[in-house]
Amino acid sequence: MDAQLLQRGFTPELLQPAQYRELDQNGFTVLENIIDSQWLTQLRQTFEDLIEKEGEDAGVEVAQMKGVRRLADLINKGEAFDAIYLQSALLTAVYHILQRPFKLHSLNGHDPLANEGLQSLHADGGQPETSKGPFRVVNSMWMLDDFTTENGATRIIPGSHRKLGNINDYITDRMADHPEQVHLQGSAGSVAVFNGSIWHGSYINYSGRLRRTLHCAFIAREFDQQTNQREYLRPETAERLSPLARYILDVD
Ligand SMILES: O=C(O)CCC(=O)C(=O)O
Repeated sequence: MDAQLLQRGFTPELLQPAQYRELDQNGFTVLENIIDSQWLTQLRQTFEDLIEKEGEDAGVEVAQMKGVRRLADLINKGEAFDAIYLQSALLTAVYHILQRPFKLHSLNGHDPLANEGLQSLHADGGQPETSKGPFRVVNSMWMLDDFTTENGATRIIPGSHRKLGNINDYITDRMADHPEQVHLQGSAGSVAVFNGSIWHGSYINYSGRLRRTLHCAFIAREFDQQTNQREYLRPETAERLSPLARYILDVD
């Protein structure tokens, strides 16, 4: 474990043995009951308030996508988000995958609208140098609504985080269904954690039911963040950060 994390008060929360196996072999696992009902209500409300307040600019700091309600730079957009990037089981899983010091990459929101949402299969952190790593990125999917095959639960290809080379060496049409794809399903309040080298993408929301999620991604400390927290950090956010939060955001 990263000594800095421990010095700043982090206590690891061990996962079940089967979850470590899933992370290693499949490249992902689902942590259940992470968000309690009060926090879930707060996160959903903040999500909706921001979408309304930001209008056409929502998501602009990172990426906007047609047919998807996107949000970005959530570190600076509400206290409800503060506990996300400090969640102990999540950070334990991140260290298990990266095996070295890491920091926040970005915290964004994503909600595909009816009959929209299909993304090409991609790997957030590219493919590793060897099938056992080192890996660069870990992402997590905070489910604010139930994730089902009908409302566009993320598709993911088990084991693809261990493939070498480029995804285009393996797949000619990355928008097409893949024979090995499965969906990251779970109840609202669950958090899916996945290796950033795994092939995945948002899927079509056939039912039109809400499928709001927060993507909380981490990156090995030697690389640049997707959202540079030193550049974006607002004074009112800085005021409430613990030493542990400052380290994970890399703003010291
Ligand atoms: O929300 C999802 O289903 C996945 C989104 C994703 O992979 C992305 O935006 O890069």
